[in-house]
Amino acid sequence: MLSVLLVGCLVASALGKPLVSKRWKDFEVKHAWHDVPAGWQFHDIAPEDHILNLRIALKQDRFDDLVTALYEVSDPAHEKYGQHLSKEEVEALVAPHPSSVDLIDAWLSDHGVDPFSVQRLNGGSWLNLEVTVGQASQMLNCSYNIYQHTGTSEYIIRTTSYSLPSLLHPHINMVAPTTYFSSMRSMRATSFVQPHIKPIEDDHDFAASLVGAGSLATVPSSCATTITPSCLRALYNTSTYVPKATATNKLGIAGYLGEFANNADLQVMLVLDSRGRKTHVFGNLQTFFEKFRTDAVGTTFQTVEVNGGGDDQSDPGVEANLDIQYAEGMSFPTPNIYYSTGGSPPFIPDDNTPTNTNEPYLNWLDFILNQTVVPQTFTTSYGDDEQTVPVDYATTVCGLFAQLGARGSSIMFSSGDDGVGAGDCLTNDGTNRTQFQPNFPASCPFVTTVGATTRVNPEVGIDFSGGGFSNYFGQPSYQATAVSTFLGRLHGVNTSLFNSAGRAYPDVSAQGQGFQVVFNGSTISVGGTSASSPTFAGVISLLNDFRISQGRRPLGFLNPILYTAGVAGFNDITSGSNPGCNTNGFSAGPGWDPVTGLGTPDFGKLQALIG
Ligand SMILES: *[C@@H]1O[C@H](CO)[C@@H](O)[C@H](O)[C@H]1NC(C)=O
Ligand SMILES: *[C@@H]1O[C@H](CO)[C@@H](O)[C@H](O)[C@H]1NC(C)=O
Ligand SMILES: *[C@@H]1O[C@H](CO)[C@@H](O)[C@H](O)[C@H]1NC(C)=O
Ligand SMILES: *[C@@H]1O[C@H](CO)[C@@H](O)[C@H](O)[C@H]1NC(C)=O
Ligand SMILES: *[C@@H]1O[C@H](CO)[C@@H](O)[C@H](O)[C@H]1NC(C)=O
Ligand SMILES: CC(=O)N[C@H]1CO[C@H](CO)[C@@H](O)[C@@H]1O
Repeated sequence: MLSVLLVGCLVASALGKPLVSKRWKDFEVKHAWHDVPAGWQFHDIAPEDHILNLRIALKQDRFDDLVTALYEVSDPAHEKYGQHLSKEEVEALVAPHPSSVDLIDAWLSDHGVDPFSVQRLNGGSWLNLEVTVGQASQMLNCSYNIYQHTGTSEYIIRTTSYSLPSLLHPHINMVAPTTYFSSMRSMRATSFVQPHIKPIEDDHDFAASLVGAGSLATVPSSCATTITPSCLRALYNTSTYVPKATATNKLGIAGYLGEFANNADLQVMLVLDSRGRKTHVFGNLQTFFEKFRTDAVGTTFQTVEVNGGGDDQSDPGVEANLDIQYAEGMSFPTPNIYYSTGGSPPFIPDDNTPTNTNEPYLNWLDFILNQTVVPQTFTTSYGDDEQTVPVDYATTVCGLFAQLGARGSSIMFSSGDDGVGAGDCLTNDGTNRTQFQPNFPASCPFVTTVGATTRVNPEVGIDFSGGGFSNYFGQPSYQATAVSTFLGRLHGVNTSLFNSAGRAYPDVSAQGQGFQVVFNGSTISVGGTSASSPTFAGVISLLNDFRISQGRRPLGFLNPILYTAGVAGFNDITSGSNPGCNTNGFSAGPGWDPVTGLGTPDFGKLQALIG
């Protein structure tokens, strides 16, 4: 293998190619970890000739204008409210400056990469190219190694730090894969099975009481322990609404099935249809409808495979079933699209196949931003501790959500299931301080983050509901008043443990415990903010349906309107707390709080206020 590389170098010099010029050797660190990220251990040095799919995110020349445009089209008081941007308009705003392109092409050429072989996406702001580990190490002055995850045993190729020539720092936002140690399987799904909550077989009597005008006055006490679509439709006041804009309105669910790869019961779980596609989730969905939403029996959803998503290594698992069953259960008959985002087959360290380019959000975002028409509503139930995501990576990905918002999509993320943080909450910057641990992408200011409640009459914040303040993103103005009122009430308790000037979340909440999910043919109880996000997204999808059916534009990026005109459309949740990091965490109270946000939705009221 090494000989191939040597021959390559000899050929290059024989052709008189200049050696890498001096200006590319003046390195400045772009991102570095203090230690190998927790959960990963060094396995071996990466083979020099291993092929990496390198992604380079270029500085977007007019990104500030994109953010301005996003806020204009999302602010109901602005004359441009609802005038969402087209794919071309967004791409024009995120395109790199021509001088950035020229400089980076020169750098690539000097490292033996033909600029014409580079794939350019997203208005030219993303470069995808194939290089060897040897080339990448020289370009980024770094050492790529193979690391193994201590829990899942999978391998990835990453580096603990990378640099760029000083000249390029103003022109490049991020390079991947470098220091983000994540993969489909290590990235956390925010759901868990709750075996102590006894599942129910069906709720047909209750469901029948929801039909017709006036419907249900009080939500039955059974909904305090077991949640079904009927509970949620009664609680959130959607049960009498009939969607009309089903020809255009769509609800998208971003899934990362690879997380569940290699389960022992793969053979049992996997049912392939005549075209060799998985129908496992589908089968469960029909059983779910028969038990809990009989009017939807026979409804299917579209599966879109992104980057080879639903490949044969995947087991859809509980998360996918929860997401699709409750997104459909709330939004029926709105068409749902399940994005099954895959990576490549498992990476085997001693086999030099070009694999393991697992960059799940990036793959999904590449794909979705390349569509001319995007769903009006999205829900995603995955996240990582913010401090484990390199700041350049998080900022770049958050900027991609801003693009999707400017296009007119409402984007929901679960807030995480660890309250203010799990375990001892030590920082990974070498100082080992205790700090609350925010979640990403929950902490991105351009998404709507959903926390969790439980019980009925009244609902209360649930102890695992992820909430807090970003250490990466500053406080957006849309939440300034709500958050300062909360901080005033806090009287400085433990403010040294979080960044009170950061983007605060969750924005909103919804039920998150005892969800009845059909998995592998039987009903089980599932909890987590993973349940809350599709539920809230279902309500938003109905609001988008209403707006579209009235000839108006969909809501798009929600937060500016939710924190203003929308406030009165929420059930304020005033009790409950989210302990963690050996503290009591935050407490819910009147108004916005970092346990339940603005509260849970009342569809009827929201329809009147912002519909
Ligand atoms: C983007 O969309 C175009 C047109 O549909 C397609 O030809 C191209 O392959 C897509 N690129 C990616 C990276 O998905
Ligand atoms: C921080 O914690 C790590 C891992 O537990 C340990 O190796 C390191 O020595 C600690 N550093 C300090 C400054 O206490
Ligand atoms: C799924 O069901 C089959 C048949 O009932 C059973 O053998 C298998 O253990 C189940 N798998 C899981 C993950 O519950
Ligand atoms: C504040 O933090 C300390 C630990 O640093 C903890 O013992 C205490 O309970 C916290 N207070 C509250 C109200 O959570
Ligand atoms: C539910 O929606 C209706 C309008 O559809 C509204 O009149 C009512 O106030 C809402 N809330 C409750 C709790 O009924
Ligand atoms: C990891 C790595 O390649 N480090 C190199 C970075 O650049 C300096 C100076 O050019 C070298 O001395 C290091 O070995």
